[in-house]
Parts: sequence; structure tokens; C-alpha cells
Amino acid sequence: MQEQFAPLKNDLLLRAAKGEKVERPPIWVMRQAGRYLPEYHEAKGNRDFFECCRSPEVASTLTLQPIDRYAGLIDAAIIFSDILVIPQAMGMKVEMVDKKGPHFPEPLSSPTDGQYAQVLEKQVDVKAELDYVYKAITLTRHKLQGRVPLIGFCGAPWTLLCYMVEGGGSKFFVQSKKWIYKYPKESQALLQKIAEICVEYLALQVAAGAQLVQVFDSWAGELSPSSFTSFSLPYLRYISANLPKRLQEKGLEPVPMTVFAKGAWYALDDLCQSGYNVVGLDWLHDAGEARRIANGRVTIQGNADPGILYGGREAITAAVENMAEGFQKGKQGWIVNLGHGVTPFVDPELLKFYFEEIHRLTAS
Ligand code: 1CP
Repeated sequence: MQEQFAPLKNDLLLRAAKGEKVERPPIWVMRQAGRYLPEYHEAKGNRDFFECCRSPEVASTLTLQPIDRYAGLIDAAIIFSDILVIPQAMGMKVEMVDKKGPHFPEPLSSPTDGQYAQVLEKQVDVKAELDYVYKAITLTRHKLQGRVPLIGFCGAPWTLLCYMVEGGGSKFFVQSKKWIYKYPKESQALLQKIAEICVEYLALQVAAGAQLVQVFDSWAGELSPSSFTSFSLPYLRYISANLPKRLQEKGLEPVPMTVFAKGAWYALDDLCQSGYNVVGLDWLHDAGEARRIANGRVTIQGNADPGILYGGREAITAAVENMAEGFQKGKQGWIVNLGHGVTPFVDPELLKFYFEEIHRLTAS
């Protein structure tokens, strides 16, 4: 049975995602919970990063921090977790190294190594393995008391494959390129496996209380337009086509879906017809030009350079003015965000100023 939650008091995000007219464009930012917030470090203490994700109490506390700090200024919460929980559920070990990022001690080396077959053949119990995420979502929905909607998410198959073969972040993507160009069929089998897990994982997040879901393809920009068509887009489409079906099978209503394919500016037209309600843009797009390409087919989310937050108030005002003008103040078809996540060392007061400027410059 589905949990009962308090009625939603602010549904701007959900209405904008569905393409409806809104009083003002909703606002949230990727990585709004995290390292730039002093209260994040305080609550995290010396706990391991994944230990925080696995504790529904800690994960919900971290999720709510930006909602409390920026009360009245932002319109969505995103569950505190990480895209790499899927490779963990698939049986891979992933550690979070302080100040360095994720590390896989044993990445997949080639299709002939036994680990590939093991990962591919493992029947992943998506409900049991990631139960802590669903519990965190349900607890967070209760704690939110309907203040703003809660976003669930997962990593896109291509981006997760990169981590699984590189063993962490990468500069040259040597292993990822080796896999797709040397072993295309085996790569596609793995991408399909990940896509199936993404569908089940997102459906279970919705069952637990997620009200919109976002798929993060953070490394899409490493692909050429034609390799994006072979190794990313079909799996993004698989997710958008199958999630609604899976929700229906579970007796659940569909939720709006967002795709964020960072760096894939060349694919905007394709992404506008990939089955998602919302397309997230990084800051390489000009707002007006992107709006013209989207031509009302989807809601656009984004997209100021997160780097403006290092530039001070005048730079922030100029960036917001430019963005608001490009999106025509966005009473329809725009969800305000940054073009990527908030970076460490950002002054939380300047992020607040970014939010305030958006409110000021999109008010009519
Ligand atoms: O305390 C710490 O040092 C951990 C920093 C941290 C945080 C706060 C990591 C490690 N992940 C997260 C949380 C996180 N990750 C969220 C939480 C919700 C929110 O947005 O507030 C989300 C949505 C993610 C998703 C994520 N993880 C992505 C996709 C989004 C993006 O930024 O492109 C990616 C690529 C990751 C991998 C990852 N996890 C953490 C780091 C430092 C990285 C990137 C490392 C790299 O450059 O490869």
C-alpha cells in the first residue's frame, strides 16, 4: 500500500514540468545539498559518504538542509544519494575517497574478465539492494510536510558504464572509449542491463514517494553525435518508455521525467523527442536558442554557469538577467536551475542571492 503524505502546498515544479502555465518559474539547483553548506559537514561529521546515503535519517536531514536554509526561495528537494548506488547494487564495490571522489577498486576490465559476466548475469534484487533509498524518500516526504515536491534520480546507463569501467572520474575516458569502440555489443548488453535496473529503481522511488524523477547523463558530452545515438540515447529512451509502463503495472500514476545529458548540446533536438517531459541544459546552451529548438515540445531546465557563483553579485545579476530574457521569464516551459551542480567553496549567501535575483527578475 502507498503511504499517505501531507498535501503538496507548492506544486510549481510539477505543473511547470507538465508544460502548464505557472505564476513564476520554479527553482531548484543540482547538488543543492552538499559540500558548500557548512551544515552538511556538521551533520555528516566523520561518517563515510555512502554510510550517509544508507541512513534514511541522515539522508533525509541532508536533503532538507537547503529547503530550510532557502525556505520560500526554492521549489523542490532532491533526495540525498548518489548515482553510483546502482553499480553497488550490481555487485561492484565503490568507495568515496575524501576530496577525490568515487573509486572502484575493481573496475570492469574487459568482456572476457569473469567480473563482466558476473555483473551481467547477476539477478539484481532492486527492491532489497536499494531499500535504504526508498526508506529515505518516504521519511523525507513525511518531514517535508508538503512544503515542496521531492525529486528522485538515477544515473544514465552511459554515465554509469563510464564509472564502472574507469573506476572513478576520468579525464580521457580511455577505458570507456575502449569498451564502446572495441566491444560495442558487450557494451550495449551492459547498457541495456543498467537501463532495466534504472526503470525498476525509479519505479520503486516513485512508489516510495518521489514526485518527479531525473536521469543524470553527466558524461554524455564525451560522446560524438553518432556515438551518442548508439550508446546513450537508446537507453535514455528505454527508461522513458518503460518507466510509465512499470508504474502502471504497480498501480501508480505516472510522474514527470527529466533528462540531463551534460555536454550533449548537439542532441538537443533528439532529447526534445526522447519521451521526457523536461530536458535539463548545461551552460553551453544559449537560453533563447535552446528555447527556439525546443519549440514548446518540452520544458527546459537550467542553465546558468555554476561558476557565476564565484563572480559575486554583479555577475550573478547579469547572468540571471540574460537567462530570464532568453527564457522569456518562463511562465511556461522553464524550470530554473544551474547548468550543473553547485560546486564546493560556493558562498551559500551568494547562492541565496542567485535565488533572490531569479524571483526579482521573473516577477511580472
Ligand atoms: O562529502 C563529499 O565529499 C561527497 C560529495 C558528494 C555529494 C554531496 C558526492 C560524491 N555525491 C553527492 C550527492 C549527490 N550526487 C547528489 C545529491 C543530491 C543533490 O543534488 O543535492 C546527486 C544528485 C548526485 C549525483 C551524481 N553523483 C552525479 C550526477 C550529477 C552530476 O553532478 O553530474 C555524478 C556524476 C555523481 C558521481 C559523484 N559523486 C560524488 C562526486 C564527487 C561525484 C563526481 C566525481 C567525478 O567527477 O567523477
